[in-house]
Amino acid sequence: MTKNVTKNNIPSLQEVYQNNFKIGAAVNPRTLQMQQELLKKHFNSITAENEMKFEELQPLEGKFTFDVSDQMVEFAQANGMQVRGHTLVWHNQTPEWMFLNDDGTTVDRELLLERMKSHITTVMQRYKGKIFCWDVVNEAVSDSGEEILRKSRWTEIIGEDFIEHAFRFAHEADPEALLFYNDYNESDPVKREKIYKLVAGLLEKDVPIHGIGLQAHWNIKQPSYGNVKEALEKYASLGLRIHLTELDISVFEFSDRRTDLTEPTEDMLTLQAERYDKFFEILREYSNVIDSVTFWGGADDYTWLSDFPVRGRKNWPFVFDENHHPKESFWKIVDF
Ligand code: HAH
Repeated sequence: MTKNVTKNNIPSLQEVYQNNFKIGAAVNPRTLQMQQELLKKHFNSITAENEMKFEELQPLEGKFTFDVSDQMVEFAQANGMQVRGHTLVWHNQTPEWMFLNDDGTTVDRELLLERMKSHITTVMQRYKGKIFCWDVVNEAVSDSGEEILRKSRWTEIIGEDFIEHAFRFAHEADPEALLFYNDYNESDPVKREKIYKLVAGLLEKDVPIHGIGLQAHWNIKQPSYGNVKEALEKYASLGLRIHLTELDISVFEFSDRRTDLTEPTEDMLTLQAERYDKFFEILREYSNVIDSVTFWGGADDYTWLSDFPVRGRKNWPFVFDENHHPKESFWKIVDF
């Protein structure tokens, strides 16, 4: 039920959850403008959607561009918000030069490790004390087959130990920062076991890792509540902290490719509200191990899902609508 209330009667999401976990939003320069008031009221954590990725921070070797990321960190500091760093080592959005010698041949292990270390060190030291945690490695686990790690230039050139090197470099660069392994399809039972094995293996080798990031790109049908609970249990059993890092609940099932809708149907919104309701009930139940829940955006006026996986198709995955008004989903998660 959408309540008829004036703006002042809308509770602040971050205040409602202050005894449970931080409430975050991914931002970009446009949403930081458009959603400024919403962000200040409801969120106490931000993540740069793209602006701290490798290709944005070091597009050319040794040429770092920190203007936009600096502005985001300043915005957070001015408004008493924390910043999650995303992300240091990933197979996407990493520039070609990283893997190539001047003559166009592929670099060797030594040079790639050196470049990895240099990137991690420069970025983390710049934001020491300002960015409290980093997604050190993003999406290294394979979605299919028997193998744990996906094939990438990191595994091909360095080998499977690229992950532990990344964490060790990160810990050296900023010993205070909390270091996360972050991935999607994290609640799928098969991928969950792989992520668990990877992280358990790191812990056995005394690799400095402090948490697991569950991206939580969910939809109105999947994952099941049971699978989410089992994933939380399993990851928590490693003794690490848990963050939800990129939460959104698509109104489309993954296999649904329709492109005709200009607004979500009533059924979609009802189902979405029910999903938000139950998921947040579970998150509150596990709030002793969950420190932070970040949405991959602030409100339905902008979401990466309006281009993925179906190009140009609008999606409405958040708890605030295109005009930044609370949706039924919002009222469900503040009412407990
Ligand atoms: C995430 N990948 C990335 O971590 C983030 O940096 C990006 O902005 C958006 C989503 C998610 C993903 C997925 O859900 C399915 C296939 C590939 C990647």
